[in-house]
Amino acid sequence: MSTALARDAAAAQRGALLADALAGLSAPRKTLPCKWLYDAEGARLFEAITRLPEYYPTRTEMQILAESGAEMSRAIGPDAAVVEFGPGDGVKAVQLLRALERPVAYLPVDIAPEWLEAAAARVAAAFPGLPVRPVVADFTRAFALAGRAEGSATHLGFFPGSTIGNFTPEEAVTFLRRARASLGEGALMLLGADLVKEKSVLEAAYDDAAGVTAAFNLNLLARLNREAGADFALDGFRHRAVWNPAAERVEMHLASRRAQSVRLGGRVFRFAAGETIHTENSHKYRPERLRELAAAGGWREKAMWTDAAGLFSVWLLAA
Ligand code: AVI
Repeated sequence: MSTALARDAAAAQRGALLADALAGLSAPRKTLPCKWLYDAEGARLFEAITRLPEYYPTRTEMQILAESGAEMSRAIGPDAAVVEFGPGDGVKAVQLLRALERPVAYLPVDIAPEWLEAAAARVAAAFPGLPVRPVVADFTRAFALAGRAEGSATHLGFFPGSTIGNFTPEEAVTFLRRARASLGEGALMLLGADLVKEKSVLEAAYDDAAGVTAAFNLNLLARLNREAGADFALDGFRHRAVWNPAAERVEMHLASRRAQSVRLGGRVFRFAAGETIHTENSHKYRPERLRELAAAGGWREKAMWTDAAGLFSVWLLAA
């Protein structure tokens, strides 16, 4: 991207951040969209979260992909083009592509071109000769793949990490429906979904002893100070992770340590002591609930794999 274009994109991004923050902090229950957690520092902290002893999802999903890869490959069949939604660093794609029979292409999809580079480079290095075609698109909206990947029998959507859990159930259904339309006739989808389990395990995974998740959450306020000119006192808020049993989700909040005011975009936002900003939901699923969600999105279960402890699930869905 040219410098001028990059500058315009950064300014547009700051404008959208400010607009979302003004709307979220004006709501009766203050909230900020979780997508803003991922600036460069947030991405670095999230990467560190995936290696924490308490954060079981990443290593458990990798273990399922490793242990059940051969079975997944048989169920998927040869010549699949893998379309990964939000590929991160591409490590899971490499694991999947290694298991598949004659994959014909890898298409990582993300809104931020710079995020696609790491995944594309890792996959290209691991599979020289495999066509790697990054797609710059917002996968929470409808988008078009430029025709069927050459020589592919199937478009295989890949959405690991239980990122689907960061959507509301309605958003999850919309995503599944749009993914089905984007992937086309006869598509398959390999989907990672975290499972409901004891509150203590869940809350520890989102409030680790080393404080990395706390730093990840608090970075959102630092980002608002850096990019939107807010004046949050970073020691004035603390990270909280709570299991909401009715909604079956872990919620991340930032709780005000005292009564205080914060300036943002020419406005003043008041916080009572203990009042929170709700920053993220991470829904956990029971298998029957996931099946319902998939069906509402136009998909049916072909197979499901889990680890021995039943912590995490990987689903093969058919359109
Ligand atoms: C990206 N996403 C699936 C993570 C999750 O587990 O919901 C984000 C995260 N938030 C705190 N820890 C990890």
